[in-house]
Amino acid sequence: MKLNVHKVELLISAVKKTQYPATMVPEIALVGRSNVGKSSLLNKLLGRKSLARVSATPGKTATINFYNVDGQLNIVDLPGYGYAAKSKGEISKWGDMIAEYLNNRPQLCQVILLVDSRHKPTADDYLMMEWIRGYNEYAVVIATKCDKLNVSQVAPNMQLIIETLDLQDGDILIPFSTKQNQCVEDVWEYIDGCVLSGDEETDEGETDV
Ligand SMILES: Nc1nc2c(ncn2[C@@H]2O[C@H](COP(=O)(O)OP(=O)(O)OP(=O)(O)O)[C@@H](O)[C@H]2O)c(=O)[nH]1
Ligand SMILES: [Mg+2]
Repeated sequence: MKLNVHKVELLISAVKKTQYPATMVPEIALVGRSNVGKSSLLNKLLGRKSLARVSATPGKTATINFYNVDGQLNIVDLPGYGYAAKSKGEISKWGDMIAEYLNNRPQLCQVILLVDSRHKPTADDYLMMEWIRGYNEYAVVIATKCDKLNVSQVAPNMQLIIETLDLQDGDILIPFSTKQNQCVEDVWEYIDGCVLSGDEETDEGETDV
C-alpha cells in the first residue's frame, strides 16, 4: 500500500519530553550531522518546498520538529550534531535533547541516519550507527547530495560509507538528492514498508549491502 501525502501538519517544535505530541502513530526520525540535508529531505519527501526551514549555515534546526502525515505517521526532524561553531554548553544541551527523544519514544519505529555522500562518515556518525544498531533490527542510511558527485564517484563513495559504518547484509543504503525524483520514491518505498506492513523490507532502488 502506498501512503499518499495529502495533509502535513507541524504538530510541535519540542525541546523537552513533556512537549512531545501524545499521538500513537508510528514515528520515523531523521538524524545526522548539521547541514547534511535532513530538513531538505523532509521537504522533498513531503512535496513541500519550505515546510521545514533549510539553511546553508549549519545549525538551522534547533528543536525537535514533529510532522504528522495524513494522521498516519509522524516524521521527526531533529537538530544536527557535529556543529563545531556551537559553544560546548550548546553542544551538550543539543546532545541531551536528541538522546532524550531517542530514548523515550516507544512509537519510534525507525531512526534514519543521513550522511553526506561526498565525505567519509565521521566518528559521530559511527556512534549514531551503533545506537541505531542497538535499537533497530537493521540500519537505514541515506547518502545525501548525490547530485554533487560525478557518476564515477557514486559507487566508491557508497562503498566508503558501507565500510566506515560497517553496514551489514539487511541494512539499507539509499543514494539521495533533492534534485532527483527517483530517490524520493525509493525512500517512500522503504517508509511504506516500515510503517504500513511492519518491518517488511523493500529492495528496489537501494544499494544492497
Ligand atoms: N546540492 C544539494 N544540496 C542539498 C541537498 N540537500 C540539502 N542541500 C543543501 O544543504 C544545506 C543544508 O540543508 P538542511 O536541510 O538545512 O540541513 P540539515 O541537516 O537540516 O541541517 P541542520 O538543521 O543544521 O541540522 C542547504 O543549503 C540545502 O539546500 C541535495 O540533495 N543536493
Ligand atoms: Mg535541519
